[in-house]
Amino acid sequence: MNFAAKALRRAFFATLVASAGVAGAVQQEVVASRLDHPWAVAFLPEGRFLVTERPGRMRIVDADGRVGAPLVGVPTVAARGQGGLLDVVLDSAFAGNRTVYFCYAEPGDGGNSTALARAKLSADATRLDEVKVIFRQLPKVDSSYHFGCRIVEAQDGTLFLTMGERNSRRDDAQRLANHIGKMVRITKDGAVPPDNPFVGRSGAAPEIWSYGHRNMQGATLGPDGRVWTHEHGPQGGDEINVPLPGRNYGWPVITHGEQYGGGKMGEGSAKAGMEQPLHYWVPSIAPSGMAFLTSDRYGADLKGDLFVGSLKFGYVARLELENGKVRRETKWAEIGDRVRDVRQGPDGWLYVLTDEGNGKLIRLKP
Ligand SMILES: [Ca+2]
Repeated sequence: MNFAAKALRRAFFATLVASAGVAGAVQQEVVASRLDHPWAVAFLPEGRFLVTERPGRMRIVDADGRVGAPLVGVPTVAARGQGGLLDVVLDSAFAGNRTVYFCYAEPGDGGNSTALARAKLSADATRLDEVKVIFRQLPKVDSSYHFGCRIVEAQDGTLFLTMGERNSRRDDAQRLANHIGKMVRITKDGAVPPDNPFVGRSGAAPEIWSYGHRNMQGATLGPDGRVWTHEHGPQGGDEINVPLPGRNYGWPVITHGEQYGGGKMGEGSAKAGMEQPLHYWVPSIAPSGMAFLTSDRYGADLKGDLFVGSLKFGYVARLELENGKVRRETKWAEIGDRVRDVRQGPDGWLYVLTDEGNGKLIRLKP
């Protein structure tokens, strides 16, 4: 986007903020820049950051913002379109086991698909050791769209992975024999937890937790202990869900969006046996990244709120919740570039990544 367009958008946003009566702008501290389409950030000990870059590199950013050389050991990724090296998270016991999980577009017979790998970060933090793919989405499809690819470790130590429907295979999101348009739950070794909802059902992939999803690029563990997700709708109809085991989230049969260019999509917005989203956006904001604010850094008013990045409009949305529902949504921080990831650091600050050729890691302060 050129400077004039950015200035226009900033002016537009300033008007919105003024009309909403929001007091005080959010300060942006650029921690690091010149990252190549960064997709995810995880927080290492001693104030360092582990960042993925979509073309297939993982780097460490020092507390002072110095960007390190690419780590050795990242597998080959299908870096085309929306594909590449995507999410990364630390094991909850990282301090003792140096284990990380990451997901990416894995090339293979038939095209590519989302794969989840486990590895150990070497003691000198220069390479990934013992890299092992513990889950891969099947089938692989010749597509450069809709990989999903957010990882969450649940309180019981199982891993959730979100996956898209590859755009060209949307009807497969309603079929249980594949991993297209699904969220799966596996153990840290890639095994199927015996209490998964479709274990023992003939013709169903036992890793599936929930289905009928389009493209989920945000997932986080809520303070309620459940996994919260969001996903892109078609034209309109981006959603927040808290997927329950075995439930059908409707895509492509129901949506609050419409066909690109206009026109009804599927069977409308509701159907028996299909879940309604907890919240939806019309028009779409193209959400990516999400985090609950649990720290006291921003004052009592913001604590407990949910923050979601917008790729399309370049801001961070704040969603205030009440009894598990979204009571109010506001544009909280105007970033100006595509917001790819939103996380709370161990220092209690919120951080974002911008998905640009000169991508930035930014710390947000009130
Ligand atoms: Ca839905």
